[in-house]
Amino acid sequence: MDARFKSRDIERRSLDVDGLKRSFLEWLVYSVGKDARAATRRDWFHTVALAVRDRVVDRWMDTTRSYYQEDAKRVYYLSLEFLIGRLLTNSLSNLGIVDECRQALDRLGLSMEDVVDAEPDAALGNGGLGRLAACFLDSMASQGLPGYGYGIRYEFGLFEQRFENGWQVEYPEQWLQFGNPWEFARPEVLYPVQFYGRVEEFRDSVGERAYRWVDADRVLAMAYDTPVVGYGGETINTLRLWSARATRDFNFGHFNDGAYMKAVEQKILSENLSRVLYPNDATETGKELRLKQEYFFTSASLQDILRRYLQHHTTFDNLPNKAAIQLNDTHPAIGIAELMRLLVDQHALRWDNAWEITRATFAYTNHTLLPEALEAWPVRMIERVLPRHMQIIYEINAKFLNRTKAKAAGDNARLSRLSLIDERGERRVRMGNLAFLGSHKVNGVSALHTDLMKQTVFADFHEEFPDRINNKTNGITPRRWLKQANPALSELITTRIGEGWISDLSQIAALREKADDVVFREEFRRAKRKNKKRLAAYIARQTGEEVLVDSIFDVQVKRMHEYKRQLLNVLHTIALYNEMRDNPTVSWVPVTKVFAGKAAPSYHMAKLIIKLINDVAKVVNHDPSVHDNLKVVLLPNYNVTAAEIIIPAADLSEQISTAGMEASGTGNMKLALNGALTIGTLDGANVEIREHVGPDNIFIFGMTADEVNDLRASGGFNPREVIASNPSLKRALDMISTGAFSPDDRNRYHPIVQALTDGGDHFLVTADFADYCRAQEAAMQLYRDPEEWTRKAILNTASMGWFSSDRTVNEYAEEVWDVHPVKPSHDGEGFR
Ligand code: 9GP
Repeated sequence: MDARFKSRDIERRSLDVDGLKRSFLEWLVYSVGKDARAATRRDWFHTVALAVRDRVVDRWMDTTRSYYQEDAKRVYYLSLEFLIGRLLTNSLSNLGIVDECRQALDRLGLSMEDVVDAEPDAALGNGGLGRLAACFLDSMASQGLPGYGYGIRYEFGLFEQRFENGWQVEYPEQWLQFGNPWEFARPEVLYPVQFYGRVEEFRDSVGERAYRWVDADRVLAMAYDTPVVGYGGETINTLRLWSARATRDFNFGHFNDGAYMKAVEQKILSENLSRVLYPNDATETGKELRLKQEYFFTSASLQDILRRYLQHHTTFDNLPNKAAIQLNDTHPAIGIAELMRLLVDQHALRWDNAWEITRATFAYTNHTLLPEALEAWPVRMIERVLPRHMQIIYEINAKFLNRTKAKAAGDNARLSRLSLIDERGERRVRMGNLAFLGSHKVNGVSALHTDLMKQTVFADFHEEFPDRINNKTNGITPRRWLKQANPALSELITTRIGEGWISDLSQIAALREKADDVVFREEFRRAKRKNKKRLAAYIARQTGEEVLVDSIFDVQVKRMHEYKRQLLNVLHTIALYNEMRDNPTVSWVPVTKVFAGKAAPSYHMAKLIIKLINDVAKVVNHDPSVHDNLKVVLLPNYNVTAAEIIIPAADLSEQISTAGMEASGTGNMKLALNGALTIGTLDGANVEIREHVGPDNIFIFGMTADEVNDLRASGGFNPREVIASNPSLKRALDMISTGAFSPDDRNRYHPIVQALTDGGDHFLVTADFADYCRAQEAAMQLYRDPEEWTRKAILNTASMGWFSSDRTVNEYAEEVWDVHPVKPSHDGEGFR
């Protein structure tokens, strides 16, 4: 081998400061094509990312080869969303070379922060569901589990949010504009995906009735692979994202006719499939393009999974022993019909055999019970877009309904609830029912949510299949959400209990006893204060507002949604503002209300709430009579990168959804891990957080899910009465409705006031207001005692070990997937 290449090869792997520095300079010139004097921050980011990527490639190939050689059972996580955020710090941190990289950059006269900040935030998801998928990728790789993520390589991620005159305005998020140094394009990994056309019936070689899908439009799915670096760099897994490409053949016909523009238009249209992420969180709009996206990535992923399986096997009998496919919500649920189609139509399996294999291979996670979020595609649309799948769904349904107990009992109402087809109004395919029926395990994402699944949406299915529903409470990766995002706290923790907590978060319980150590408390506070200063500077940069570092940082960061009840927080803010104005001589605990979150572009109420927060901020922040004791900020463009700055700085974590409506929440876990005290309802995983941190270390308020249910069922709730009996609530609402915050348009907030009064207050904001204020008051009183507050904050951090996504993923691995860690051998020459 040429000596020059050999030395370059060694260079590629070196992890010391000199080696890194040399490869940065080499990459800058030979791959980015820039001279050090002319290089911009972005050029340096690309340089460093490429050099770091070099250092994972060998291990990535080793990992893949080990899986292949052992024919290990793999888990395939199918998700329409992966909210991965930035990858540079994540990769450096998991490889253990953050300091080396910093020093190497330092020697080149560069700041690590500048380079890190030049990376766009990969926002290929809306919120909790997408971020959970990203945490799971980290956890699977960190535990050596053979796990693959499959999704879509959206050209435009979740929109960029800006405020114009206080209103949310959406801008395209062009994260790929300057290229993506982490991904490997795989132009040779291409699968055809079909749409439209018709189904032809014929007789197969043994005279059986068979079907083929003909005259369809074709699009190609092309793979892009991103290495997923596990903690310690031992295992490097793969995130494979599909991008739509026009097929070449379908251009030629048009060329022959001379219709060049038509051909180009067609090409653009078919490539639109992977153009943009749908920005709706939890609710779906029933758009055909969305259905096509779901089928596009699911079909390509299944073809890829079967191809990999067939490298070792000649029949499909072993598929469930070699592949576990997890459906992240119903978005990829069409995969059940697709696998049936591939097995029956393309590989000539008998129906019953194919069904058994399909059910044993798939598992489904439900992430919401909100009725508007349960996908139900019009039968007419599926018939047109995926005609063969519609037939398969009918067949699955018919066979199932024929066998059910309900049939025997003649219970038609129950039969129609169990049916895959909703016959009320326009006929629709219930994707949740399809996912349930086609999976061997179905899980919810917190204990409460799983119970509610059994009692409500899936009650009939649960009766039919009592062993199928199980709970897997969500988790978060401690690598990103403590080690990386909060160096101040994580270094402190490591000095006291060692670094075992990074890969085994249960070890963080050792901090419990430190809660009574005065010196440790002081250091814990110092770390928090450092993070608060960082956030205060960020707030000043983003909003121009100066906030008091020693005020309570009261944080509500999440999507804007009525059920998450940002409005409850706003009403409390106004009530507190009034109290402060009425009692100027009282020594108030200063409060900074920090909000951040995007609203779906078509969700008018959520956008109006954003405008209200900004309007309230304008009045409160400029009123000298509150003496800076109250500030309100709404930070624009909440994303993973912003979360990494906000969460470590929070004192109080707002988890105030109407009980029964938040499936789990994961922000609640991130905030508590970083030492924020939760103020929250007994909803989603808050219930389990309370069990772990103890009821004395959390501020619980409001109705329980059962009480909410009973109140709604009784129909006896009258918000007007509640408002009339609570003067501070009445005053706050009156101010909103008379235009105290919108003098330029006094009726602006009429829809909000209407929803909370005559509209019946569906989310029970007014019902929980008084108890919420009581809990807020308790939090403020506690904050006056920094030692006690810190003690509780430490207990929160120390009690979050169970909420690691490592624990969650292990539970899935053992109880749902039956996959086991594989130790890659790193001694090979490299597998290509
Ligand atoms: O709303 C849930 C959220 O509570 C949960 O933490 C997250 C991850 O399981 O999923 C969210 N659901 C969706 O985004 C849509 O179903």
